[in-house]
Amino acid sequence: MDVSEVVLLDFWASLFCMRVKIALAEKGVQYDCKEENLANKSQLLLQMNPVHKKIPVLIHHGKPISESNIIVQYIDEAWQNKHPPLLPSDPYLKAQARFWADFVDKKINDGARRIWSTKGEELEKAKREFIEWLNVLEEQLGDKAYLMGESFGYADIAMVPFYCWFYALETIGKMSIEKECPKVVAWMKRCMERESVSKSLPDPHKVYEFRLQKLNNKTT
Ligand code: GS8
Repeated sequence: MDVSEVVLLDFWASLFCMRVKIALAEKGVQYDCKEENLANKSQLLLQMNPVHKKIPVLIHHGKPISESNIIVQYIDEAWQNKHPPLLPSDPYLKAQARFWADFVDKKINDGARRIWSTKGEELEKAKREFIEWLNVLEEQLGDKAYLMGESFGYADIAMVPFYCWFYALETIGKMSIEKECPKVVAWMKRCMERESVSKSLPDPHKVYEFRLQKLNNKTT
């Protein structure tokens, strides 16, 4: 396959881009990765995602697809002959997998962002709520290996990029996620055993440095 058939407009620290990289790796799709400077977006990005002007964008045969979870669903369908399927085929289970990916976007993402954008009492509240939402995931996980059962898929892909943020969240929030939510951390580590995941996530220390820089820039 010609690599230029599939292009990813990327930013290394973006969780949303990591989802796309994991899905492409699961399907064994070769692609060309173009790193964006979000402070000075390329013409290509503005042209390919004129509505949100955000990464990730997957360009397949010149046609753009935006929004990470939508891109992952697209990858699953466009390369459906390549195993493994990322979404269950049963309509009910498929709806459940989408529900949990949406939950991650609404609750986990929001909770994590509040941890590094607040201070004092607000930060304490954000930490408590973040742990509560992770506990909800623990309940859903139960004794299963992955969120939807015994195979890795769409809902896990939505969540696992947050794992490389855990170190920054724990350091900035002065907390231990592993102590509060051991099952979530064991699940994240299980996902990390897959090459598709470990190769798509950056070093947590690098993510922490990046976060600190952003926080410092905000206050100066
Ligand atoms: C979010 C993408 C996003 O926020 C998705 O793909 O799932 N719901 C979308 N992208 C950010 C970088 S990651 O924090 C982005 O492109 N920001 C640029 C901007 O807001 O100008």
